[in-house]
Amino acid sequence: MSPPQISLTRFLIEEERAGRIGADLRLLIEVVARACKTISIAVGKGALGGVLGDAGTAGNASINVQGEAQKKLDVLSNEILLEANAWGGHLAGLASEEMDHSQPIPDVYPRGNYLLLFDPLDGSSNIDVNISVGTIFSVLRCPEGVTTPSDADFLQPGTAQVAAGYCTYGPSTMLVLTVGSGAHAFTLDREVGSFVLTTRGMRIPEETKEFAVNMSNQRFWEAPMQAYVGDLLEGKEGPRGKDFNMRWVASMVADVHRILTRGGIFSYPLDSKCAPKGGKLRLMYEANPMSFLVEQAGGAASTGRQRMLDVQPSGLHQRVPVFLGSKHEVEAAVRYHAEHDARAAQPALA
Ligand code: AHM
Ligand code: MG
Repeated sequence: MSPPQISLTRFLIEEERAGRIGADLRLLIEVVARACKTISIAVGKGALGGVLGDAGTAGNASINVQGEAQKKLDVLSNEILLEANAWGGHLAGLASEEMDHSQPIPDVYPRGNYLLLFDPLDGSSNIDVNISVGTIFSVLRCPEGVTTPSDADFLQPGTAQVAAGYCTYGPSTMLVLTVGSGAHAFTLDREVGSFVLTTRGMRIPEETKEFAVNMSNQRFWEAPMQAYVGDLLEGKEGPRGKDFNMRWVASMVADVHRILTRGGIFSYPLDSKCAPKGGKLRLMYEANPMSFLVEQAGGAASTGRQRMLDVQPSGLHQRVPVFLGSKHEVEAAVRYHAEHDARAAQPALA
């Protein structure tokens, strides 16, 4: 007889019994997972659901705090997550890519001990072309004594996360989760409506021959990134001594899911276009939750100059350069930055 399937509910109850999470965190994760199922249904309807295209009216696009035009599904996914998480009593406040500021839980509901941050629909430029998109989330503790959290209460480094995960809406819908004891993947059984554990303890191979980057930005990169990718492209004949393959979905969730599954390095480095903002991807609800998952799977995550999870955030929507994935490859990318910076710091020879 095949072993019984382990649902997300059972997995979380077992984590609670093992003393790794409390009942309130378990229920919080269940609520997020339920919201993701609702988003999955909306994404899956595509054109039939009337959910494709931009939010707002023609000639008057809806723009979020990032200055980006919102898609209808960005707005809908944000509303689904807000509504699902408002009343459960586990959260003190929420913050989202789609909202200028964090929101405390409304006074009519009890407030709990956690803060939730999310990117409701990551990779939204891919919605209208039927390519995988996803939801990313991060859970922090509400600081002691705070009952009405403000933006400042969310500004905790990635090491303070108590849970993180993403849901990918692809050929199958999958939830990948960590509560600090490994990264685990669940696949949605659409008939039953339940997430089923399909990989316990994901492991990212330490070595890789695959990189993910938007190569069209090459001429805007910093010198160490130019040097690093230049050497990857030289393949067997170059200093790295092996041929590399390249993949770029342009949905971080899909790219990171591939890396958690078969290894690789994902990077969205600093470039001269995004430098004034500090990078392209957001620290609090993109880089940090993904870095927590990747480290839990034996990989590494860095800004190129600092471990990602150690970055002390200065703003809710702060952006950072991102390198994450197979440990030795992330270390190689970091080495190019360190060597470049050390050379730049040397006094010029007369
Ligand atoms: P979004 O959260 O507005 O969708 O933007 C983030 C996305 C990531 O999913 C992806 O890695 C990156 O932006 C793609 O950027 P580009 O289109 O510059 O390649
Ligand atoms: Mg995003």
